[in-house]
Amino acid sequence: MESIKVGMIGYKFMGKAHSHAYRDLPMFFPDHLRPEMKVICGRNPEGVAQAASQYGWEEYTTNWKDLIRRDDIDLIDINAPSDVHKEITLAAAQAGKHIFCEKPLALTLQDSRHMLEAVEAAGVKHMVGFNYRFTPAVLLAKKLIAEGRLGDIYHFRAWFLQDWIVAPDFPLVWRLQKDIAGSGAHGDLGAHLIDMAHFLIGDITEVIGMNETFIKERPLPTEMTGLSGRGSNDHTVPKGPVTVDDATLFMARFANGALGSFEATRFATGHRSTNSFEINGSKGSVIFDFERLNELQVYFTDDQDDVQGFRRVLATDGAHAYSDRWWPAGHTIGYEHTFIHEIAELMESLQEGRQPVPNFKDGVKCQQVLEAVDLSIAKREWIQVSDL
Ligand code: SOE
Repeated sequence: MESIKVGMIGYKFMGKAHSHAYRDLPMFFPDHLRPEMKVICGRNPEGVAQAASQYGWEEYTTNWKDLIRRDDIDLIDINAPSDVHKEITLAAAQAGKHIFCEKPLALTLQDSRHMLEAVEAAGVKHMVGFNYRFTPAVLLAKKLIAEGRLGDIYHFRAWFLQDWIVAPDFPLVWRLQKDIAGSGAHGDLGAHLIDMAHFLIGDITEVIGMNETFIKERPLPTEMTGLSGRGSNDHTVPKGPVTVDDATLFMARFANGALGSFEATRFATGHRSTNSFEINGSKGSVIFDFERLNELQVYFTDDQDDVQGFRRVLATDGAHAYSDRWWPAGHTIGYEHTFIHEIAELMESLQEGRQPVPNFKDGVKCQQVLEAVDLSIAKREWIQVSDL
């Protein structure tokens, strides 16, 4: 097996990020299975045709069911809105295709479990798109923890802050509609933080949260894409209810005894996309900020007194993950590289015949915490994650 024939469903923000990764992979990971960009699928014929020629896909279609039926497709990449993840996954698994699905895996925990059962029954490989795991500086944090260099972990605090919907006349795009998106900042941004916590610290055992929808109604969109949307200047345009959270915060306990705090919001004015965490252990701490993704701030308690303090480590040289694939030491990488690394893991796992990581089990685990937090908010009490 030298190549994998890919069919992609969705062509907007994530469609572009994934397409770019498939295109770049053979240049920087020539020893990996080569993804063949066969067919891209989307609802709008002009939009998907344009995406196919711009991103470099051989063909396009507006019918995802036809795409899944094709014998010349090995892998289905799902980056369409969350409400269609389940239906497409079930059909693709039944057709024996491997599946790469964007996060959050599903609208509900129950749906995500159903999806996991389907891919396991079909015996196909499955991956979920938690791309931030693949940042070299995050992998350095993981290594420091695994090697015990931060000691016992006491705290994980994480925040994902955006401000793109602060304007009250920003239209009611699909990401603000529960039946399409599942939830708001919680599932979109909080999901990344939860996965990061699982990846770095381990299982979350109990949670308690709070949330708010600051703007309850918004003008119906005249046009919408993944992130943006266009309203009308006409103030008589009808409004509809916002059915998701604008912000969700929660506290958590981890199985290893650490305490966690999480904040996901789309109302942090001035923060376009601040995705950060800090971890404190008995022997040291790390701080990560995705806006400076090449760096990890590192502190060790056993540094000599006169040089105690956080140091800035640039995770771009031989000691760091993926550095051999890119540029000479100190030459930085960006957001798009996290997706290339993610696709590299997917191709490597298919070549080796193993499940990629993170996979649908990680997607379900994340969904379980998302739902536990929602339940804690509804009941105004601590919830044991394992009860769900
Ligand atoms: C939009 O809020 C978004 O693009 C998310 O959907 C992504 O998952 C996150 O990486 C950045 O913000």
